[in-house]
Amino acid sequence: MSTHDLEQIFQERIDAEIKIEAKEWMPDAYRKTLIRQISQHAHSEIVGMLPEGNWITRAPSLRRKVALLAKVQDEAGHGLYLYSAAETLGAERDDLIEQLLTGKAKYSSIFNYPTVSWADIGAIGWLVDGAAIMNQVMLTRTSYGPYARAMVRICKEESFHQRQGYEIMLALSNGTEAQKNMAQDALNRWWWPSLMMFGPSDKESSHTEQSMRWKIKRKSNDELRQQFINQTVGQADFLGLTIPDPDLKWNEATGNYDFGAIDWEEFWNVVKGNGPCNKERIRASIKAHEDGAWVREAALAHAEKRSARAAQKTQVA
Ligand code: BYC
Repeated sequence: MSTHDLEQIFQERIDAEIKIEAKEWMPDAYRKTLIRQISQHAHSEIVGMLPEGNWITRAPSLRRKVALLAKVQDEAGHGLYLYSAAETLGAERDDLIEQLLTGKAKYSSIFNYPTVSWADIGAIGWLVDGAAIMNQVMLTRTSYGPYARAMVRICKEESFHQRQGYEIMLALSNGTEAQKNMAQDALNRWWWPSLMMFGPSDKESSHTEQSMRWKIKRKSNDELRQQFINQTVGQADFLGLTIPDPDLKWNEATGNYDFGAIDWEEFWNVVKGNGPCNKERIRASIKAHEDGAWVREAALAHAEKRSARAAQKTQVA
């Protein structure tokens, strides 16, 4: 069969909502797009542990500490499912990690901002996990089977993360004047970077059109961003906090909130490695990788011992 015929059958299966599985034929560009997106997603989960991990030792109560610890551990788990999903496409985990540590790989822009107060932990859960869920619910229906299945559990866990963040914001907003100010300050700093998480506008997005044809993405960056804003405005009202956008206004005709201009220069600057914490995040990731070398060595030694014993048993039998 010619490549053209194979591509046609492939697209027909996508159009018929049949999931593509690891060992099936797929166009090279589909495989590459998935490895790119899934590995960037995995790196985001792993680097995403850093800004929140920063507050584990300073959580204001045992209950808050337990919830934050569980959340950060969940993010590690998400990273591992996603690296495994990328491996089903032929990527090597060691290569992916090397790309992250050498600064070649992208990860979400949002994790290059600092967490300066406890309210930032609330804002991250509410806004960052809220935006992540908006994006990832559509990915439970993505066309590549292993990625779609990994997303189901990830979304359930992200939903708990969003609630724990919103609950922190609720407690602070109903607290003292200083606590309310802290919550407002966190919203002021995280609002715009959260909107940037959805990626460049549809006009500027290089991959959206093809990814939607392949049903890797089911909604565009702008659609998801709008959906997120529409959902979050009411939540901010309930907290008694003000979204830092003077142009935010309900539009009766479109049934959406209109919003102000996003600073795309800031976004691209962060993506290129020049955000407030890019260098710090890479440094911390390298240190964590180096500190974990003994665990990898021990695991490998154990695996080698097991396979040697299994080989010995087969010989005896
Ligand atoms: N940051 O054509 P586009 C989480 C890049 S949540 C950095 O629209 P695509 C978590 C993009 O990679 C966060 N780079 O691309 C939550 C591309 O560059 P390359 C992670 C970005 O892929 C809480 C270029 O810009 N979520 O993990 O069609 C706690 C053009 O963009 C960003 C996911 O990764 C950005 N924000 O759409 C802990 C979800 N946006 O590759 C953890 C899965 C765009 O050509 N990913 N770029 O060099 C996706 O859904 C899509 O990849 C995106 C971008 C919507 C993010």
